[in-house]
Amino acid sequence: EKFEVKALLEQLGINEVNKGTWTGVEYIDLKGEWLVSKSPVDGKEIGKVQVTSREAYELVMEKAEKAFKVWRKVPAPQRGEVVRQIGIALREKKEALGKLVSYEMGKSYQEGLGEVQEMIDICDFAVGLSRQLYGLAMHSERPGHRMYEQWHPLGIVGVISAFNFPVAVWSWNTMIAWVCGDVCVWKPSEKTPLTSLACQNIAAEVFNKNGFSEGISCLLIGDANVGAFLAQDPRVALVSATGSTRMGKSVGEVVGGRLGRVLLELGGNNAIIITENADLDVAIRGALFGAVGTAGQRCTSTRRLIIHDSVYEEVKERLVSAYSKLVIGDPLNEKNHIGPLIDVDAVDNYLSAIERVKAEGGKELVEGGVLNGEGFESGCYVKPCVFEVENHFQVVQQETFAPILYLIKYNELEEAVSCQNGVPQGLSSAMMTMNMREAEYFLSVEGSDCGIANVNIGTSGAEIGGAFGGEKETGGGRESGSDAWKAYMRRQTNTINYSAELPLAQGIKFDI
Ligand code: UN1
Repeated sequence: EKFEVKALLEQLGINEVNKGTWTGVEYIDLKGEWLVSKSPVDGKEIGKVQVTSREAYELVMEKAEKAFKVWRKVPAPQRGEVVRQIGIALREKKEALGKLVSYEMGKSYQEGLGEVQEMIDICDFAVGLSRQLYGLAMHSERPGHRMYEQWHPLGIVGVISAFNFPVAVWSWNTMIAWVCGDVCVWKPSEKTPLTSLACQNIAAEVFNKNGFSEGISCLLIGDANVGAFLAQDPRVALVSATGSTRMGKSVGEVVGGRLGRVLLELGGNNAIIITENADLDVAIRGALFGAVGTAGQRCTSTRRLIIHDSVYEEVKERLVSAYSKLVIGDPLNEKNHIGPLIDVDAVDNYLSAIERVKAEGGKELVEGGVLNGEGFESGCYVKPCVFEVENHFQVVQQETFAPILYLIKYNELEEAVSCQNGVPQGLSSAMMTMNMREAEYFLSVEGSDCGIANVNIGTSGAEIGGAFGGEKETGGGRESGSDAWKAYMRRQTNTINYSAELPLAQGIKFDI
């Protein structure tokens, strides 16, 4: 059937011309510039959204502050009930939202659906969590005393998200923050404003239906200037930001300057070590999806393969042959494996990285390049490519958000691990091996220095149940599952004296 953009937008409650500043189901109607959303799939304009002005931002913050005073008092399991309903609404809109993600961002429809599934999963997780925001009870050293800790909501949480996961990353933050009793103000990527409007509609409608005021789910539209409103604002207790290391350093500095809290989810430079004991069928499949899935635009994308000398030639041949079977084209057509990059700037970065690999002495194994002609009119479709390199090349040390894969040879296991760790970033990592000693070494304190370390799986595609994030220039934040919720709450330690005495801690005597 033919893909109808207008009907799709309608299903998600969006128009071709949209207000950009929302406090829930209501918008702030002030003048602002316009942001145009263009699809990398066909280069066509999808719609326009108004940019949030400083004045509009102030009005949003007033509502958010007011809403927090109410929302924080709603019992956590009741907050979970609202999130449960958002999960149901997302299930109903899964196909439509997945399609818009695919069309506005350029990832395959399958991956668009997968992204919405991550949102549904995190809703379920958050609902369970809403009855498990546990603190500990301690034994006091003093007689007649009781000690315990409790977790209170933080306040206003600012969420800055990237184009590559335009909807899932918002949900990792907001669903958890909402059950924790926070209110959220979201600044999505200026490259994917329409998917954010769709999410805003879905969540706001549920809050509204449940009788909650405006201000719990807010949306701002704009670029880094609008993100800076959140970073600078002492009313924003936590800024959770996903994107480039450059963006993260600037947000981290500004928020740190006012001693606010940050949760940073920045670049990766993820490697798979393929040992002599790897199951090569699994290794090739894992490496391939890791490197070319989402056109190499995941922070968890596989950028480097560190391959044992003894299997190097075989891996190389099988990889080159697998690359030759990749089909590039319209991501909404399920026959295609790879869609476009997000925009022509991304294509420029890809081309300049290829130039730099060559200049530094990299050997081209699978040729890159931009596709043109029928179906590629947007100018955003590029060929996934493979180079033989050395880890110290400057370009290899950086994250290029494109399908460029680097192959590196090793002999000793220690050498492979130090190569894998030998980059400024520390997000995801993997080892392909059937050997228990190798695998355990890789996962040990001497092994991977990343926030994510997998065995016999690629570097991307983490499940929501784990804490997601990484070390070093990746920023140190953890989102999503496990106890990542603690970042969205403040811990209070309480000591209660139920005796008629007043013994001091540490046995200190103070008598009069
Ligand atoms: C990102 O690229 O910012 O682990 C997030 C993965 C996805 C999330 C990636 N679940 O690849």
